[in-house]
Amino acid sequence: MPKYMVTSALPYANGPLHLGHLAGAYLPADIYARFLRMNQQEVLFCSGTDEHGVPITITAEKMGITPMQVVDKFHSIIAEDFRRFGISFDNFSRTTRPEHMKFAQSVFLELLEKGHIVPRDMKQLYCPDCKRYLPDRYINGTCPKCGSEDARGDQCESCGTWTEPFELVNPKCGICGAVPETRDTRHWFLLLDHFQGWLEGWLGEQSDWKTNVLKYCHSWLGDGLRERAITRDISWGVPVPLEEAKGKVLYVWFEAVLGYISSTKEYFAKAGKDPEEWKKYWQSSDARLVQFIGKDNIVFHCIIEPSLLHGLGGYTLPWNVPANEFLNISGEKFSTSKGTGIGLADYLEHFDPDPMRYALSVNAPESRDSDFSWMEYQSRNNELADVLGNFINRTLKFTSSKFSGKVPEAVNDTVLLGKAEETAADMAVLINSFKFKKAIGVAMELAREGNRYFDTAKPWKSLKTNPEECAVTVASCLNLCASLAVIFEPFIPFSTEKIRRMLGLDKLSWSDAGTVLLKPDHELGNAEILFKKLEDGFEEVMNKTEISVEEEQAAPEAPETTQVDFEDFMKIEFKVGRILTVEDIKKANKLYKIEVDTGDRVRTVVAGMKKHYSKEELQGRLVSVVCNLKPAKLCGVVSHGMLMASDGEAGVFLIEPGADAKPGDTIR
Ligand code: B3M
Ligand code: ZN
Repeated sequence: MPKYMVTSALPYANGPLHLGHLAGAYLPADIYARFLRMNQQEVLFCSGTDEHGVPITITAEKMGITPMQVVDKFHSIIAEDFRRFGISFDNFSRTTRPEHMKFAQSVFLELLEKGHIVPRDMKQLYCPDCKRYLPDRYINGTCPKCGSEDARGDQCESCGTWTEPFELVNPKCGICGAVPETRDTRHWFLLLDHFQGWLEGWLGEQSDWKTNVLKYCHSWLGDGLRERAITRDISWGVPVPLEEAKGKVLYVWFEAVLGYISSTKEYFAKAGKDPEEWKKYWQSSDARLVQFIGKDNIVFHCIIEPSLLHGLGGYTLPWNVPANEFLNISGEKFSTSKGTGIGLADYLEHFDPDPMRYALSVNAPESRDSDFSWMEYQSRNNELADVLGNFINRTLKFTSSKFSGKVPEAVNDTVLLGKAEETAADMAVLINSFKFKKAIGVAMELAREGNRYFDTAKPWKSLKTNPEECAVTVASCLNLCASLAVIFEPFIPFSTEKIRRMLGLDKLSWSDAGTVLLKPDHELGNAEILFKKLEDGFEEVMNKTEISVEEEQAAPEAPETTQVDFEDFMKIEFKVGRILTVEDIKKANKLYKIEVDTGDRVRTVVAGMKKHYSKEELQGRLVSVVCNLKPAKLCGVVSHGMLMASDGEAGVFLIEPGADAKPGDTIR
């Protein structure tokens, strides 16, 4: 039997994660791992936080704390969010663990010895103002491949290309914006060209991989692989284990991909098992390494990591890399720093994990980018309640009131249970080929079938006219409930645990679907609420916390007030406006939809003024407006600005320009 090593990309420990992360690499991996476990496969699911790299240093500098404090803080936050979302890692490690650092150093030395790594004297970009070398994210510029202005010194945010600082068009210091100068330095290079031929052959055999992944790899190979610097002139990272490389560290991606192996090693060490057992997964021909990532990480997992492992020799290579596309929100990339993200913790503050797990599975960005919206979430949540929740609920209620909470004596309907068995088999094929989105659709179809069955059989009638038939209906529906608890488990594990408790069942296996799990006289457990329906405007509770994600990112633990450059301050477009109309927003009890004339145009602004001003009081008033805030959707209305107001013990008061000011006047 093969052993499955399931991994999820190691998230950077430099900020809380959002729904985009969850949908990309963590939820699908968890669904897959849970499914394998239910099939009695030997599976290990490992990940951890990526705690080195320039993003972490930058965050530390912004927050005024050490990089170690940054990663300590965010490792715990991220691990806790995953736990609460039910991401069932067997181990969630950290790349700052000394064991990982030592392992990465040993890999570097081995590849050096084998001639796959060589030193080169080279030029490096250096910022004369900041007095530091500018690797990776310390440098911004235009992408040489796609032309996006969002490229960094190591990767283009837009097209995912691995860039070198020198290749960027118009490079600028990422900290101060100065034009960098070049300096001589020495770095160690991974000779990727050594692996070109081998990779072409190996990737050529992976015809069952997702087409988006293969396309990406072939375009890389088509461009020809070149040697890449894998050391950096910075202080935060795994030190290069050579006397002559003092002060240099390994490039974060070189060591991060090795983090999967060190996480596995940590698992065995912690579990008190034979520490050499990690080899059963990582140095074995019957191990299947399945790596879940977002599309921006494809090159590192399909080109770099296999090259390192092949260069070392004897290591398990990826069996599949089912990379996902991105989950967007209102057509834009999720980004907590830009305030367009929905943080995992913020979501969990108000809602249960399962409805989101379900919504993200149905709407998974498997083959193209998908878009998250609260409206879609609401309809998925309500679908859970109306279809699955309703079937379980009506079946159990009926059993409890008419059969005193016990399974009636009857022969089960084999047609109905046959459908459950078929559904489980169809889903297995889909899940085994990483089509989770289709699989969950098939599962919900079976729950719909349950409701149809109940409606057609009308047990409330047959109870009087044909009690034997009624018993068959109830027993069959109860066993269908049990089957649903099986097939939904990888997707919504908290809810299926409740269903099992209500049915009085223990852990179930995939092969239990379609079988008679509940025998006559079996006593059911107590009823529990499975899903709550959501009314329109429910997402209003999130508005407050969306801001808190921003605050968490921007200024956590910084005791003094942040200082803003005059230049930055001048970027804000403050104008005098006059309120034209004020309307209520359906289901929003704090917000008004306000039309404001700001000279150049009439803009719609959503403002939390309902508790402080009546509509009449606002109508015609002069107000101070921030005009160039990024548009944001609040309770279904897109807001194009913000009204300035003071907020204190005495209340909230709009900041009013002098009576002679005109709409469109600038405020400074
Ligand atoms: N930390 C990048 C990311 O979060 C990176 C993944 C590492 S996987 C070895 O996109
Ligand atoms: Zn600089």
